[in-house]
Amino acid sequence: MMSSRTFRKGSFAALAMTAALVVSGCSSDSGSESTSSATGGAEGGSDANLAITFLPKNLGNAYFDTSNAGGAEAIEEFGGTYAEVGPAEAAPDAQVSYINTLTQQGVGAIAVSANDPEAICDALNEARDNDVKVVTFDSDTNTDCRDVFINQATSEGIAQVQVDLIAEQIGDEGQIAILSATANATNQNAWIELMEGILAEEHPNIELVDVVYGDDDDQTSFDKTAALLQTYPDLKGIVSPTTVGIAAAARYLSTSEYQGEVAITGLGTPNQMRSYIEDGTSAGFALWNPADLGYLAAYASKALIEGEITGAEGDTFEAGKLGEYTVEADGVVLLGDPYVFDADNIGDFDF
Ligand code: RAM
Repeated sequence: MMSSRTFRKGSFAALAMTAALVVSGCSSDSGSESTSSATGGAEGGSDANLAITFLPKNLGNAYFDTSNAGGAEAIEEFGGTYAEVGPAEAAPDAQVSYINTLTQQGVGAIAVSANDPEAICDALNEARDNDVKVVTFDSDTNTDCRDVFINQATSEGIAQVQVDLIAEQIGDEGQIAILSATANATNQNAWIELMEGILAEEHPNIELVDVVYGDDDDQTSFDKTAALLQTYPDLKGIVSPTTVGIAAAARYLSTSEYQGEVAITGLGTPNQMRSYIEDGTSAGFALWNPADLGYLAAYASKALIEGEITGAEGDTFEAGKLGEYTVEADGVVLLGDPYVFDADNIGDFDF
C-alpha cells in the first residue's frame, strides 16, 4: 500500500538521506466529511478488535494525510482495520458526532488529534465506557478523557526551536507576530504560552506584538498574514506553529514586497515549504516526522486494545520498526525531538 523509510526514535537526522515517504491510498477528500478504509493483509492472530479509526483535526491537511498514512502502515503490519473520518473544519466540537458514530459502530480504538481539550471529552468518555480505547496524538485532550497521548516532542522543545529560529532569522531584535491554528487548539496554545515565556526570558529585544488565528484554513491564514503586515509596518518576522499557517504565510510573502524582509518560520512540512526555502522566503522551519507519529499512535492503540498496556506510567509496548516505548507520567508517550529543515537539508526529505 505504501512504503516508507523514516526516522528512528531520537535519530531523525541520522537517516535524513534515506528519508522518503510515499504516501498513497489513505488520503481523504478535502473540504467535506469523508471516510476511507483499508484492511490489513496479515491475520492478527487474536480475536482482539483491531478496528482503529483516525480522527484528525480536519480533513484536507497534508500533515494529517502523512500522519494517518503512518497509522495505516502500522495497522496493515499488524493485520487490523484502518479508517479515517473527520470534519471539514477544525472547530472545537466538530469531532463529537464522529466519535459518537464510532462508539455506535464499536471500533476498537479512536486515534484523535483534538481541536479542543474539553469539547470532545464527554463523547470520548462515553466511547471508553463502551470499551473503545482512546489515543490522542498531536493535540491532546484533558488527561482524564483518553488512555494515552502520543506527543510528537516535548512542548518545551517545540517552543524553544521556534524561538531560536525566529531570533536567529531577525538578528534577535524587532517586532514579531504569531500566526496560529485555531484559538482552542491544545497543542498550539501550549507551545505559544511557552514561546512567550522563552521570549521574555531570553530575548528582551524581541517584541511579540500579536497572536492571530488562521484556523488551520489556507485562505484564512493567507488573509491573516496580509492583515498582520498591514497592521504592523515594522514587523520583522512571523512564527507560525502550524503547517497550514506557515505555508499560507510563506505563499503570501513569496510574491510580496516583504519577501526576504519579513522572516517566516515555525512548523511546516518539507514538501509544502520546499519552494519557499529555495526562493529565500523562509530561512528554515521545524517539525517532527508526522508518519512516525501516526505509526506510533496505531501501535499504542493495538497495545491498549490487547490489554498489553493500560496507559499507566511505566507500561511498555513494542511499536514495530520504531522499537519499544514507555508510557510516561500522565499517560504520555514521547515520539522524539523536533528537527530543523533548511536549504542545506530540505532536498533530503519527501513528505
Ligand atoms: C497543523 C496542525 C497540527 C500541528 C501541525 C504542526 O498541521 O495544527 O495539529 O501539529 O500543524
